[in-house]
Amino acid sequence: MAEYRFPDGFLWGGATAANQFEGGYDADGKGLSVPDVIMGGTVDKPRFITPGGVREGEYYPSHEAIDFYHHYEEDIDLFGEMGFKCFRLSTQWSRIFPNGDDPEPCQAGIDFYRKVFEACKRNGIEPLVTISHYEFPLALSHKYGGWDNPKVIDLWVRFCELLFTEYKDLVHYWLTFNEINCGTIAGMGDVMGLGILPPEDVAMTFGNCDWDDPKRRFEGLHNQFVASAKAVKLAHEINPENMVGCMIAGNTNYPRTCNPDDVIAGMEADRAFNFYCGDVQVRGAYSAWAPSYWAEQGADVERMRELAARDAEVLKAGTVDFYSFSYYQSNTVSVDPEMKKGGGNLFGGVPNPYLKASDWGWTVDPKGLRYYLETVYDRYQIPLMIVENGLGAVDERSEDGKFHDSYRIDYLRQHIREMGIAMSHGVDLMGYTMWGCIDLVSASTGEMKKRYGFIYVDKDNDGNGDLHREKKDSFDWYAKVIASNGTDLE
Ligand code: BGP
Repeated sequence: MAEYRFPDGFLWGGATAANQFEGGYDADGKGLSVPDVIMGGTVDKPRFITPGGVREGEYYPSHEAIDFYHHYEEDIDLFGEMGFKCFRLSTQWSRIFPNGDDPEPCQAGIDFYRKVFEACKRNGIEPLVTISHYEFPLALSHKYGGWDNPKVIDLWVRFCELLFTEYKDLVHYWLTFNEINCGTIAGMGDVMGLGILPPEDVAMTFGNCDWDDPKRRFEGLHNQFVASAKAVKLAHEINPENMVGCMIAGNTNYPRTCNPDDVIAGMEADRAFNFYCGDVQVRGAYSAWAPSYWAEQGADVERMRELAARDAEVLKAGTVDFYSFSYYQSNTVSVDPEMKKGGGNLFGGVPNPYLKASDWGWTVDPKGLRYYLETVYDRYQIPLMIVENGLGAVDERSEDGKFHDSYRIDYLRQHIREMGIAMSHGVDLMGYTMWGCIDLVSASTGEMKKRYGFIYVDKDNDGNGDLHREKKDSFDWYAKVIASNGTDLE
């Protein structure tokens, strides 16, 4: 292995999302957003949604979450103590435009994010802002349907313009849509990614579901590409120092065997999940294979061709400055129906006999991160940033009263080593923000029990707890990693 060192200015830090940690769901004029009507679940019980609105007597984890809304100073000071160079958080459209299309923005929402960014600056932390992280004003879904309605594009770009202008001196790193490629997946993708609401009382499945309409979903994704491209252009016009990235849910796909059919299935999984969105956002155009993918997915191919041609210039003019992604697991692909019976991980693949999975069934694969980094860098040749990576686990308090999360340290250490190897092979990596640097609500299950943080938050799945914060062992370990700029991982 070649020697590696992390470059000066490497953006070490942590990542969060508003609907999973902010709370204050109706504070100071904020409107409801789609995640505010999604209930909690567990690893075995899916989350349910009540699209008509909040139902009395039900528990919605986003409403209070970990109440960053009232704890932001304390939390950001703790990040500062760990030496964070960067903190990834997201803005809620419904905090600034409660209904998404209000004539005037909500001043309290603008002030809140200003105070948060100022607290970051006081701690020497660069904010990295995801403009939309699985969030969409509920009123807009009711009125317009979701991202499949092109009227949403300009409303969202107006929200972006406000952010770029208001926080011109405070924020220079932006991501347009979190895990935009999850919009290629029925169910969760419709709701969380695109604001398209299902019928009442539907479980939040990840994959096939009978109410999904792929025509709407692919058109919705196209509208997001257009909106993202317009936002990138605008961000550069408002402040040439702005750096805007795409954000892809990264997932390394391995063929289960060397059967050419498995290898081709692996290639197709990569295209569909990893490259479909990245190609448009980085290269500014759909890939040659996109029409065959649309046909296979049940999208309206002629309509998609028309849209791609109509918006070609906009997409070309708004390519991203860097490519960011989340990475938790790899996926193993097989065409053998017997293999498939063994059950897979989140992305529906088959078990990989060489790897273990987390308690939530996510295959742990540090080398898969190196594979992903090197593959994607070869393809796009622009700076990369890992904006989510981490281990969701049950943390138990030990007899000495502390949280000894050595399993989390091991997971992170192994992934950081692989980042180093990829960098020694020439990958230009800008930074690393560990997911859920402070315990927060899980997106897929709505639980608090699935903890990722360096910082423990006293709250359980049912909302009990006094919300106090405590350092876990990983807190001091990560502080040392940052202080040594990645050289001391022990
Ligand atoms: C990503 C999302 C995050 C986050 C993370 C972990 O897909 O961008 O919002 O939640 O996954 O997933 P979970 O919370 O389900 O463990």
